[in-house]
Amino acid sequence: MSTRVWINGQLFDKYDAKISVYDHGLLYGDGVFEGIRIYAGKVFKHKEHIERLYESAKAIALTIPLTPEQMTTAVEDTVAANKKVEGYIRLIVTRGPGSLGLDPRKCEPNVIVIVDDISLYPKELYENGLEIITSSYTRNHPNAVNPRIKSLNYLNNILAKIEAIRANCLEAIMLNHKGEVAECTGDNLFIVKNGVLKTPPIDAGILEGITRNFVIDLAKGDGVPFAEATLTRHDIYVADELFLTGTAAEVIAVTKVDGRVIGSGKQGPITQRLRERFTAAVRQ
Ligand code: PXG
Repeated sequence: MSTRVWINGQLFDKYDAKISVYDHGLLYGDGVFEGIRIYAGKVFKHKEHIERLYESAKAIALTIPLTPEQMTTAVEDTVAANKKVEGYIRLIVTRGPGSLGLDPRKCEPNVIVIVDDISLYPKELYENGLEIITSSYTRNHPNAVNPRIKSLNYLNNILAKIEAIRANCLEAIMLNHKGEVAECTGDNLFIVKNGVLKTPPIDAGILEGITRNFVIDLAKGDGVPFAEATLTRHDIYVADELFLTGTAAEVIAVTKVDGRVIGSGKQGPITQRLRERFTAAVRQ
């Protein structure tokens, strides 16, 4: 069975799932999205993703032509239509087709739900850890497109990703305008130092990752001391453990940054425990 894509209330075969070239999502990156996992037939953190989508839309003055309840149903229906038990949902709301100009007033939003598979990092990287770099691209200033908004404008992060790939790495740390650690191009970042788990606060200019929040809850439940803290590159280099969290990456250790070995050079014990907790919890 071929993949079915939901567009504005109708299901299409993926090859017939099309929108206008006048859509401001394409012309200007004007829109918002979510990336969501399906684990064991259940939409993971569905409510949280829907809430963040509506907050992103509100922040860019985009009115979604569905209630959150209708959107939730659209996602469930598309998952069912694709008979997906494990997979990935891409929820997109574009500003919609309009005239060739920035003015969004003539646009009618498009709502799209794609249910498909997600490509993971190779399995051995989950055992051995990733090597990453610090990008020369600064994460968006919060007074520009705020990183809290999951917008269709990912070019800044894509440039950092390209920089990482050129350096033979799969991810890059982005610093904020103050030179503090913000996050990676598609993941949040945590360190462990002297037994304390730390991650940058939201006002470092990051996306408030749903996986980030879940991992914080798991750590607290496990009695791991935790603090939101401003981190610099120095804190990264001298960390005992470093790992990333995200819908795509889940929880993955980082063992090298800018050529420096982090901690023991292997996935650390707290990372390993949180990863095990995470893997068990998402299927409950
Ligand atoms: N920061 C940024 C900039 C992101 O894009 C995260 C953090 C982690 O957030 P969540 O809520 O997922 O824990 C993201 C999420 C992809 C892909 O296709 C990227 C993300 C999520 C899903 C898929 O590369 N980024």
